[in-house]
Amino acid sequence: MKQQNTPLVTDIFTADPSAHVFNDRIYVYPSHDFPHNGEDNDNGDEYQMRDYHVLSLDDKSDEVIDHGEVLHQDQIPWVSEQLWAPDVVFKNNTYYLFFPARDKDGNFRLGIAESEKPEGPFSPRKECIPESFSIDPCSFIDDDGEVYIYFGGLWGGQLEKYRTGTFDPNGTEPNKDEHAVWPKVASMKDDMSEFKATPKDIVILDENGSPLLAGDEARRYFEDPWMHKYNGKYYFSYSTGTTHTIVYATGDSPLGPFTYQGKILEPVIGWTTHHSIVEYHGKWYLFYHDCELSGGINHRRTVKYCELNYNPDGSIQTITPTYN
Ligand code: FUB
Repeated sequence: MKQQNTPLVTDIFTADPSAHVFNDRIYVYPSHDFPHNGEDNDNGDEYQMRDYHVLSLDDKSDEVIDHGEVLHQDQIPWVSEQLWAPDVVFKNNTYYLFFPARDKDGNFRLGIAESEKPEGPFSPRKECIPESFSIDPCSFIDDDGEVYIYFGGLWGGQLEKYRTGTFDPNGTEPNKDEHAVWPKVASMKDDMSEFKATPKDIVILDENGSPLLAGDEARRYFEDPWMHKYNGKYYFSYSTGTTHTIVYATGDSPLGPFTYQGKILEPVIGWTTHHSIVEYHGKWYLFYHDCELSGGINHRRTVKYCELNYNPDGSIQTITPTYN
């Protein structure tokens, strides 16, 4: 397997890795960062990604295969720009790629593209998922076959503009002493055509059972949801954005509520941090990105991975990024 904490590939910039095991290989679905010389801003205008590549690896060799471009924004009628963090779920003998992008009005929506193979190429649907909004879709298939989509991101991801339940172009974050903006979850219909119902809030509680506050920037949700199950518990992990940490909360249902537990990954080089967690041949791995290769340029990121370990009580050992 590729050496840990080193770039999976170096000839393109990759970010936002969603890793899954299909057919005994790890498939990684990243964003493909587009290098340019524009400025960074709080709206995320620097993240100008136009297509997706798929990467795969196994533990028989250190080779990482780049399966090439599997979907381009020009193929997707409803998209204007910014193909951000994607994910894939396998259901109905089909690999469904979920992705966010801005529509023709400049608002983020979630789309679906399909393939018979995990490495693509993926054929996009003509329309986005009805009633979808914001960014960072994470797909999770539970043991009973139910598919859940977790999503949402603040600032450029527009999640705070939906606090009232409908889109408010002037919507802002809550006051610091109000509960935080919650990420969303929706079940997909069995044919994966649309949400079964209006997306629900994922509520995250502190150790006293109180909702995390908007001012609690070390622990509140910002973007980058991921769901995995370990020993029957649901682990909801995410990025804290402004404090640049990957943290997690646990619960007894895929719909929450979840109780905050601690840090998974300390800050990396670069503003954003984004992750996924996958089990492969009895070991658990964290996939993440950083900006080491580009010397700290925020929109030129690189996907890496490292092993993730649990304590006997089910807590996750915090990882401090290392550089080779
Ligand atoms: O890649 C663009 C955005 O940066 C993602 O949607 C966020 O999670 C952050 O990684």
